[in-house]
Amino acid sequence: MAKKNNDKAKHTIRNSQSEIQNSSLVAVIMGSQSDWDTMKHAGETLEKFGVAHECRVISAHRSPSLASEFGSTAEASGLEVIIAAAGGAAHLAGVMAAHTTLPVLGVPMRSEALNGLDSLLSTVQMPGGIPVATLAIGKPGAVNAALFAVAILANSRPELRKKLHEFREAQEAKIRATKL
Ligand code: RP5
Repeated sequence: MAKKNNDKAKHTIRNSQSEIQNSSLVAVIMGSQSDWDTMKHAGETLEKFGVAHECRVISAHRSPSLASEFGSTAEASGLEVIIAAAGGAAHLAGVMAAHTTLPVLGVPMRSEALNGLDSLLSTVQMPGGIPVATLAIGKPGAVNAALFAVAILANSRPELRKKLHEFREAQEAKIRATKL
């Protein structure tokens, strides 16, 4: 029972008064389980802000019908932002954007062959009309995609806006306090 309650809490945006959302607002999807070591940082960041989210593997190439189904039903399922990570011929974010008008944030994975430059270019070079907002390669991109998702959600959720301000203040305070 305790575990069940904990799981529910993990997928709920909370403020001091009440729980205001039960279903996932953000999907963190990635082309392979091998991307999780990097993308867990997106999940952890969303967790810190108490944003309801779900993480799963969906491959644009290895599971094309799942990718198409997920993108087409994302809006109706209550999601507001999709974070899509992939490496190499990284088409997942683009395929998501082709199927939905929700904001899609692409995170290029560092690849073995070309160090992520291939992932970056495949994610960022979308044709006009189908936007993907592309973040940095690897962990900084994963963290920033989550922060960007929080910023999007914060436009209509003052408690999240407040948490973002607090996050920036804490970040600056840490720099100011650094002694070398
Ligand atoms: C992409 O190919 C994935 O997003 C991953 O970054 C890369 C390698 O995948 P695996 O061969 O490790 O499954 O589709």
